[in-house]
Amino acid sequence: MFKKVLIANRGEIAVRIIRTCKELGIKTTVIYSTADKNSLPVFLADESICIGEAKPSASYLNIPAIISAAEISGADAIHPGYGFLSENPGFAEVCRACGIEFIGPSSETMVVMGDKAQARNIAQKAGIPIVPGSDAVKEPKKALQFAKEIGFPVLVKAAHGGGGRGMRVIENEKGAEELIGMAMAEAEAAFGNGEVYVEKLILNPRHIEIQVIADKHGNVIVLGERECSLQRRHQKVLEESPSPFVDKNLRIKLYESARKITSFIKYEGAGTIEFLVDKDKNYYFIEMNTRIQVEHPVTEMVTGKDLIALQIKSAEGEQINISDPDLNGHAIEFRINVEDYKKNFRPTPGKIEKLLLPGGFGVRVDTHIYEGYSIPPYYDSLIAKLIVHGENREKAIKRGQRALSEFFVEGNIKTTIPFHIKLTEDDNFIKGNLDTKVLEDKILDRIVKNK
Ligand code: MV4
Repeated sequence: MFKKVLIANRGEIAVRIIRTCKELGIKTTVIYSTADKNSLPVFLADESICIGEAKPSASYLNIPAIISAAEISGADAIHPGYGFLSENPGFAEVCRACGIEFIGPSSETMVVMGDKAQARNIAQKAGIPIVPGSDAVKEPKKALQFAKEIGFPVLVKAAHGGGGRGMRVIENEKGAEELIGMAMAEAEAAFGNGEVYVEKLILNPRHIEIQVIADKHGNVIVLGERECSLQRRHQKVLEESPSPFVDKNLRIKLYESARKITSFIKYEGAGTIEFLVDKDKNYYFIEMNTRIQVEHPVTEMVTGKDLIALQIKSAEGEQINISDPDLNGHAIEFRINVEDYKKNFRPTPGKIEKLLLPGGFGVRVDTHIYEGYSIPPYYDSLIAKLIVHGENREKAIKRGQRALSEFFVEGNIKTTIPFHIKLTEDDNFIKGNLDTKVLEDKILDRIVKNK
């Protein structure tokens, strides 16, 4: 059993982790930057240690400072949350070398899954479907050769990218080599590695991901899917579970594939296997995320399982011998950002002058904001996650509308709450037409331009 956990993160996820630790009787230490001195995690944790200046490289990415804080506090384990160091194999390795349990998979697993081309190979070896495509390549000429073999249109993806950043559609052979060269230069600049791989472009796919948790004894539990197709510039806007598009038959296949790859790599901890699903319900592995994700609460709402508690149990080396939970009802998460959706979703950090949070039956708010809190400009713009649960999708949407209507945030800031209200009234959304193109092409345009 852990006695003390250090939380190497900030914001709502730091609050989320502190809450579960308290319920488990585990003491918490949170690290923070000078910009987060007055933050809710600092207030709620048993101990807090300021480790550096506001910029992430000086604080939330500062490995020596974080390890020193863990040593000083006597923490048994570090929870990295999401983002920051959560998928950094070097950090997991340093934790291990210092005798501190990293709450997540091994650094070796993170290395493999951090290389998206290698992950495709592993998936194929595990016997699960992948998008027709290539290995990682270093020369544009080689990538073009693969593209011709696969057949246009193709998508060039950064091997060390992920989450869709640094992708480029190549429609045909004309000018392809130059375009691929540009994609490689962008990948080099963004991820410090210019390797790319080529995939057949799947038209209007859905992004459906499977949540798993594995212990150190080979038990793998599958906790349903999340529908994450509504994205804007590769940022998820809202997520749901179950997916309105996944039927019994597809769910069985997705579960089986997720279990196969998780077992194959002897994964430990919470993980997410991302799939693309086309209109004919063919599905393809694209990536595995080796962290807890922003959208994990929708899974918690339909399974009744505390994923942070399961992560801790796994890291402690306990057996997780439960069967796959049934999915009960329907959950939707609305990401509330401080952004002006009418001005191209420009971030609007500032002070929260007045705040009224929604509540009541089937409503959950994961947030770190409070009245009088100033949102620092140095980090992401997520200020709250509104998660609603209902007996079915229709009732969950109605509950979402009710909860959004009583969510008031005032100050010299704008939030995406009005955007979400309009989204829940959109015909495409209500019908569950959630393929990739829908948000960017149809819904966004109508909401932003008020058409
Ligand atoms: C794709 C794709 C089409 N074909 N791969 C990858 C990461 C994910 N966040 C988006 N990714 C995509 N990969 C192939 N071979 C289209 C997307 C994609 C997408 C997929 C589902 C739902 C929304 C999307 C938004 C942009 C891109």
